[in-house]
Amino acid sequence: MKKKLNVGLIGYGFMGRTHSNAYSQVNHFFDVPYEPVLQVVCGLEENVAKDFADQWGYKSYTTDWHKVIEDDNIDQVDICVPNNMHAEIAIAAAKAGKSIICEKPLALDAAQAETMVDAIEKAGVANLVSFNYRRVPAVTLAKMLIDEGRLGRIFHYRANFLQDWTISANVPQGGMATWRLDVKAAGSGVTGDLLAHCIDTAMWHNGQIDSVCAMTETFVKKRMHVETGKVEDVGIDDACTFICRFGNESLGNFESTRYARGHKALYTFEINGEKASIAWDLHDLHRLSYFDHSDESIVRGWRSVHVTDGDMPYMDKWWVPGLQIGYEHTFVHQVADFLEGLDKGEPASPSFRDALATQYVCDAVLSSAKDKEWKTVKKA
Ligand code: SOE
Repeated sequence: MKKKLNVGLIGYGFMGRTHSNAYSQVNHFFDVPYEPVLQVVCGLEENVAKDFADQWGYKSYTTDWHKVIEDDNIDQVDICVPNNMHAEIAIAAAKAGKSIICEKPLALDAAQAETMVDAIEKAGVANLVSFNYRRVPAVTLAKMLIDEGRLGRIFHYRANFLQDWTISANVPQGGMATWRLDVKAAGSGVTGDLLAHCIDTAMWHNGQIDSVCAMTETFVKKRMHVETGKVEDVGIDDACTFICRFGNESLGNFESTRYARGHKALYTFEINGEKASIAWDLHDLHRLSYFDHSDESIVRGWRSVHVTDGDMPYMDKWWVPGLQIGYEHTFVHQVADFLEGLDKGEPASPSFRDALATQYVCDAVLSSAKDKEWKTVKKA
């Protein structure tokens, strides 16, 4: 008999759907010790919350997140609301003893993230931040190859996250669909929204980032605000590029923008080591490119590894070799690992503290761009 884990989801947008799907799917594919029960969904608009509850099988709905926290029947709180609401909800949930999964980035800035880590660690509740790309099988395989020492000493880590959806000055800021463009709701632009993914994966693969030198730009300086109806200044970074030094003395090179016409969600990374290199591309997420210098020279070249075999991360849980999986599966893997960790008392990562480390890098990047100088990154 599996133990029941009663889930309260706060936020019914894009991420609310990915997390709900993960809770619904996990027991079909993974032999985890818990069965998540979709108890309540919370969102601002009652009719949307009701429809969401009907569609995803939540037993009830509410428009007041406090009710989710106060409900003794709820074991786990899942936070999928805009970034400016993460802290208040997470701290209240921790005080109420709930386990927590929170969407990325953890907070508006590092100061706020510190208060969250403090509350979570004091309460001793299980916690995880949803940097889902770690759990693309090919990205997890890259981590395994690095940890096995196959790349040898690492010299370079470069990553990009490119989109093009905010080029038009007619795209507004604020509100349900475009809160990511409102600095009050998002905290920052591409740095917190997109580069945070790249930074999380990079530090997981390659260790601590010690110092950064960045530049940012806001190409469209004023946008209509959905809530006020007025044209207001834009406070987010539309594009951000930074170079950095890792603790292992390798060099990093990161770029993110929402102004790369033709790219919808092009997250790529390449890692160059003494013995081998690895490259990955979200648009072809089930493949890992691998170059091994020890191959015989006449057949040496970049291999395109189709990450679908049963001995590759997570893949024995899905179909048969050769049949690939996609984006939504990363959230299923995340919930599976979280539930395993909950049972064993060995928390899955990235924890709130790991996400604080990412937040420190984001803060250093933004402050470097503002002051036009190198910044040292605080350690979590
Ligand atoms: C923004 O467009 C966004 O949805 C991010 O918020 C997600 O974290 C990223 O995975 C895809 O792009």
